[in-house]
Amino acid sequence: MPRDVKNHFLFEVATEVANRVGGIYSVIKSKAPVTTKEYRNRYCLIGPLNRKSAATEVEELIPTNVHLKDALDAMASRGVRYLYGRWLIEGAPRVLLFDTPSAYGYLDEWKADLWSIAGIPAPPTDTETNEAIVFGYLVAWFLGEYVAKDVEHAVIAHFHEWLAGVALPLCRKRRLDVTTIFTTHATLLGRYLCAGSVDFYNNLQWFDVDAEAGKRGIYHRYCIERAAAHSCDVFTTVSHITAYESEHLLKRKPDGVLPNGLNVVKFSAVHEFQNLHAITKEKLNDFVRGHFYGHYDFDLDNTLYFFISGRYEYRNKGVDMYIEALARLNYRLKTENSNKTVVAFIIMPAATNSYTVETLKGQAVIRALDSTVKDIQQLIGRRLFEHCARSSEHGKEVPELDELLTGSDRVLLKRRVFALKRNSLPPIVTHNMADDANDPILNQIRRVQLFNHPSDRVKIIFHPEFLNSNNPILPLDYDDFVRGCHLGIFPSYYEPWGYTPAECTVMGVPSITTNLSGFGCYMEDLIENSSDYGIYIVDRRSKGVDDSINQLSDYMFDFTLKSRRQRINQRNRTERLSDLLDWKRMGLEYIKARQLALRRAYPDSFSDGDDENPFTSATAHKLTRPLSVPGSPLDRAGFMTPGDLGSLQELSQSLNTEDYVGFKLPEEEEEESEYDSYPLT
Ligand code: G6P
Ligand code: 1S3
Repeated sequence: MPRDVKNHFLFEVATEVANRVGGIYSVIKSKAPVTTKEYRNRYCLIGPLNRKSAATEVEELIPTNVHLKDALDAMASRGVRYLYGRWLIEGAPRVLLFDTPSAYGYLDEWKADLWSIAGIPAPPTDTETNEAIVFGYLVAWFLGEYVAKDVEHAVIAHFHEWLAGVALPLCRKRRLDVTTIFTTHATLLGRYLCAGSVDFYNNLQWFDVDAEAGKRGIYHRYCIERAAAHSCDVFTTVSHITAYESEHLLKRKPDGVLPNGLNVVKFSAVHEFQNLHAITKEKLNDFVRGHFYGHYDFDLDNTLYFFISGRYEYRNKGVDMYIEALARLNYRLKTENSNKTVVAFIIMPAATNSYTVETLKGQAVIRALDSTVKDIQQLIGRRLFEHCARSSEHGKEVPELDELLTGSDRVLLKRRVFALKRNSLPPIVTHNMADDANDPILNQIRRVQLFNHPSDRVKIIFHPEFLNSNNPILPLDYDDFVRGCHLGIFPSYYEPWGYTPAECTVMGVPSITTNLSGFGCYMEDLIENSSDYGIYIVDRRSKGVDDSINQLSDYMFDFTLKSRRQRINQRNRTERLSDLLDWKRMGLEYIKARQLALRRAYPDSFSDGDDENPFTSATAHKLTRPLSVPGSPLDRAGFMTPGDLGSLQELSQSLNTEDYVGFKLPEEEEEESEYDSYPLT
């Protein structure tokens, strides 16, 4: 009996299931509502058990699926522990979390097996790889048990990133009757190479990948990643630029691109998000008054808040370019006598030893002033009331202001104002850095001399810790902070997708990104005149570094010229783009990938007389409920997302590299090797 492909079961495997580490957590968590809507009880996420986060994120359940229960019972009888339950997020998907330490007794046996079946070495000292191996063997074991018990339904296993990828060569080697998808969210080598000073994109095709991995001590990890990419039925990445990188570094061209979406929650009235901007900006204003006490001589009504945020990857996330462009912006605003002030935040976690005294003092003295003014305001109000209520003498009904402000009020106010005097400049960094002298961000700020001098039109605040609402100096959750800002700036060099500018977009905050980020390329492909929509894209491919920095600083400067009304209009346009990033739309690419996986594994189930392509036909072999597809600013009939152009359209033949949008070679260069003239710097 052939397996039922229509009512197939989906397992999604990642190390960040109910365990926040980085971007993959955002992907699977935000995607859960659409996936559970589509699959209902035929969907389960699998990950390693992290007891601390599972305790708050997962509610334990007894499995009701009899095959799943039998499979787990079989494993439990051999000592494997697990937690099965409901992930307490929107969509409430089922999760199966393996307690990897319960299987460490098998580690040596499994390492030997991995070497003998796939030639993958595993040094004893790399605990992260040991963990990946134990987890991978547990997942393959489980899948083997499951498909032996459920012989009725087809099973898709979708794996994210190399850490979850060890099971893929095992599934292939053991000929398990599952069809597999592997999505890589970055490549190991790409990340390592870009973090050094390598001209990465111009040399992609020339790297001796084994040697480069060996030099960096990651050869065994690289082997796992490459084995995963080659053993899956369908290989995918999150963007076209990472597809190009994967083709060269992992030596397999991805079958398709699965861009990352967001779970977009819209307000019923558009003006609500604008109101939120004004409310949260006021909190930023409070913080700025405190931070710059004694030097607070600029007009907050003419102040713009810029920010960069994310993991502290100085070069990969483009912090180097951000600071240099701010220095140029500062010079330009000064020379053009601009009335605007830019406060530029850097929110990137680094090793610190608590807040500086100066930072805490700033907020304390400004709060003291605020509360004194409020007290005096109340007293003045009472005195005014009393005076007006009692006075009947003509011409004296309303008192003079001097009569209301007493001598003691004046003394108190003076004391508060004197407390605002300071001899030093407002600090750049809010925390005591563990290694202040060698911190790359601080060193560059020193180099370009952005020291928050009164004459500077660009002020810098480096907050080396992620934000939250319990923060003693800037009590805002990250989302609220973003809403209060005017412009997010993410000039990344290595960014397979880039959630930060996408998050800005759905909150209606304009952002600057680059054409080396997956998100930037995606938006560039989809929208004409993207800067009108508040999506500015710096060219880091065809321009030299200096020109790219000038372009970035020009974008910033032009933004400072906008009037308030223009900013409000632009925010409205930005927010309208959020549909483009909604999983309701992005999820369509995942559907295509799964259909392709089923077709590759069970071609006979699809040989029903026509050769209609399931990715372009709504009726052919409809395996899942269709999701609504909202319109886009650019009418591109027939193309839903760049994934359509990317490659998930065919079944058997491989596509050309030209299918990667934005990577077409100029015709006159035909003679040269395929990527010789790829114009990146
Ligand atoms: C929102 C509010 C307006 C406010 C504006 C400030 O649009 O609805 O009331 O004036 O934000 O915008 P700005 O770009 O100056 O922060
Ligand atoms: C990766 O996380 P990162 O910040 O190390 O995966 C993310 C999710 O796909 C992606 O947005 C990001 O660009 C990648 O780099």
